[in-house]
Amino acid sequence: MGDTIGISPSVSFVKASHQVRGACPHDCPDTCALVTTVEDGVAVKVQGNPEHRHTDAALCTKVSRYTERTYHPERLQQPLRRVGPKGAGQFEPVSWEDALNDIAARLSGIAQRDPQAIVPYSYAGTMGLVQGESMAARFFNRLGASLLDRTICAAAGGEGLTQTLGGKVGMKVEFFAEARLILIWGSNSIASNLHFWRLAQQAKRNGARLVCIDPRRTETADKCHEHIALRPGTDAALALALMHQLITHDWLDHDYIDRHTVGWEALRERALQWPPSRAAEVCGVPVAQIEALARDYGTCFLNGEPAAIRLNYGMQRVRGGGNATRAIACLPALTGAWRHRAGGLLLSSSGMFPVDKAALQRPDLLAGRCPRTINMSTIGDDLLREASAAFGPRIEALVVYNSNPVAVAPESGKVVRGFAREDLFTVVLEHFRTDTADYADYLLPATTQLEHWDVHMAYGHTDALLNQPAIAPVGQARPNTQFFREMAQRMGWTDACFRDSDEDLCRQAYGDQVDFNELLNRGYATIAWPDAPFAQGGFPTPSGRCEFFSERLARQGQDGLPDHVPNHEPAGSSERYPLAMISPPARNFLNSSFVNVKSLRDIEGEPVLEIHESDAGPRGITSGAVVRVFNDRGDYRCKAVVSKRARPGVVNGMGIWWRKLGLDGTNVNQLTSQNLTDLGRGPVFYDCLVQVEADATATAAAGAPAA
Ligand SMILES: Nc1nc2c(c(=O)[nH]1)N[C@H]1C(S)=C(S)[C@@H](COP(=O)(O)OP(=O)(O)OC[C@H]3O[C@@H](n4cnc5c(=O)[nH]c(N)nc54)[C@H](O)[C@@H]3O)O[C@H]1N2
Ligand SMILES: Nc1nc2c(c(=O)[nH]1)N[C@H]1C(S)=C(S)[C@@H](COP(=O)(O)OP(=O)(O)OC[C@H]3O[C@@H](n4cnc5c(=O)[nH]c(N)nc54)[C@H](O)[C@@H]3O)O[C@H]1N2
Ligand SMILES: [Mo]
Repeated sequence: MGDTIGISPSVSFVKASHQVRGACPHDCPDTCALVTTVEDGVAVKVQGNPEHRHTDAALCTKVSRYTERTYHPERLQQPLRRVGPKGAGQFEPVSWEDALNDIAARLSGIAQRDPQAIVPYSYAGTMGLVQGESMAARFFNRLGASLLDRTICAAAGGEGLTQTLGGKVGMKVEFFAEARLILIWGSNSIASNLHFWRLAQQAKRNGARLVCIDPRRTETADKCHEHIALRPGTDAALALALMHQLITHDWLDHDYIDRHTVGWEALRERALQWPPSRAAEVCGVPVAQIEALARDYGTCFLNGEPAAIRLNYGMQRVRGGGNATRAIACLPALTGAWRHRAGGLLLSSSGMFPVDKAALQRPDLLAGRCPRTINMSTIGDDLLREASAAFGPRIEALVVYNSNPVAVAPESGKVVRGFAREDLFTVVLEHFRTDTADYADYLLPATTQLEHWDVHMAYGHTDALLNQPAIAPVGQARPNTQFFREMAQRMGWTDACFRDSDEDLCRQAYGDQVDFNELLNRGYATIAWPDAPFAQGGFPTPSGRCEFFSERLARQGQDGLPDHVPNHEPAGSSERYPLAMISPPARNFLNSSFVNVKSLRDIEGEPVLEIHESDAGPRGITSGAVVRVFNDRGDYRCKAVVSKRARPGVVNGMGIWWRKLGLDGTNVNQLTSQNLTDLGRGPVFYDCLVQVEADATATAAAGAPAA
């Protein structure tokens, strides 16, 4: 690694081939440290940084193909202006200058009436703190635009965890390797958290028992000792039954409960209402399996052995996702598992990073204004809403960056209708012509991670990372930050903060909490966090204890205790739509990113619906047949795979394909609803009832003689 250098004019010409340290920008817990090899200004290889222990020189298939994505023939290279009807994807080239001038004029006009009619729409296309919400947030704050509640992924779990533990905090991921029992709960680690899976494998080799709790028989479930295939949205019932068993067998750490928790008596009473037989009925799993899991978990502590829970967001995309997270987060405090550094729970580590959000986003630029908040998970409904006293002005302009809402937001039928409004002015900053890009009035080329500066935190480990640009922007692509700087200038704003460079922003993200030279020299820096953070309590809650009972929730009129909150659309509650559908991510895509990278799409093949033979047989469905999946919200057609990966009564619509690559131009989100979770106002992608039938038209067409 002797010739690894940061890009800078003084050294970049020294060698025709050099390496640049960076960070993977994608929305994944692993946030890998990258090393990009550049030859004559061209990135030829992207690898994992062998010096970074969490990356351990290994990248997932997706990101090891990063140059294919960066130099993709369909990469957007110049600004485009719409010429055809909305959604048709017909554009003409335009100069940056003309595009920026016109966009500034359009937004100014709207802002003069009411800046809240302008809505930013962004998520985690890049997790970078700089290309995410830094200059963009400054721009929208100064403008007084609507605020965006970024709920689409983690809101329910985040809120549940915060109510119980006090924040997105927990175990250090590296210590999972020392655990004796690991519950992998609501996560397909092999697909979505690969570097954690390596630690789980290490633990397994040392004799640990691995249990996977997931309605789908994933590749991770295949490799665990036990798979508990519960119905979607029943995790709280399972957790409460585990508590019931811990209590009735006295597998409890009374000292820990006394010193470091609140609400024990009330929780005890609640949990005693959940004998395993009741939970078994709700979850659709054998009583004996619940009892055995409780015994494994409860007796680990008695034997002085650490038990760890790797919770992930897959279990909170249902109505009761917040409560389920709360219930599960109570478990390690009951058994005192937190006493050991390899015991406890990890959902997200993001709360352990001392990011100076105010410095990056400058909420002070709101100057006392308090704009309305739009929930990104109900963008379909909100784009179709008229002005009203409760809602405020009709949405007149959307600025989309780092997100592909037409593909990823729920109930896409309505999202598409909203984006198709002729009177909506839409600007999209993108790498590719995504489903959302097709609806843009202006489609502007953005730089990728290989082309811009950024600084990162992680939600699956505790290292901060720096990304230095390895190559010059491809074509006329510009960083998101540059777009917002230029817009601020055209608005006539002279505030100094709009002149900060991307490198300035990188430095501001952690202020003096992280040594920037270390980031420059090594590419990463470890955040200080105790090995066993809650061994002596000290939770960042108002009480300083693990809050079984949340006074804050009770004051809001909510249940202060965690409970099982049934799905909006519980399995078995509808005769017309008897099947529950979940739509977990495909291993070779990252949400809807990478779907257009051919080598990865070839591995995934085509959009499929996994269905158990007991549901397929009576419907006359065989593997490879085209099926129609439908409910009152819409219709989606794809190929069926009759598979043991699906449990009876639950179908798995593997996501998240670009609509335009689907059989009839839709994807699974045509079926999902805009209902929200109990806590955090999050989406309920996995709380969705459907019916499935063999598609007669497709069968007829397939059987017809060639014309
Ligand atoms: N390869 C790949 N990696 C990814 C992603 C990707 O799309 N592809 N997405 C990234 C993103 S955005 C995120 S948020 C993270 C987190 O990742 P998650 O969203 O947690 O995704 P998965 O790990 O696939 O976990 C989802 C799992 O939850 C299961 N599940 C569905 N409903 C329930 C339920 O009610 N209860 C339980 N117990 N399980 C349920 C699904 O079957 C699936 O196996 O992963 C990231 N990593
Ligand atoms: N049915 C169903 N729907 C889901 C989910 C599910 O499991 N099932 N998962 C949900 C989850 S967990 C999440 S997090 C969301 C994800 O939703 P999104 O955050 O929208 O994620 P992506 O679909 O990956 O789209 C990100 C887009 O950002 C672009 N991008 C990347 N980097 C940059 C950059 O530097 N600048 C600009 N301008 N653009 C960039 C990429 O090209 C990509 O098109 O989807 C949700 N939707
Ligand atoms: Mo996510």
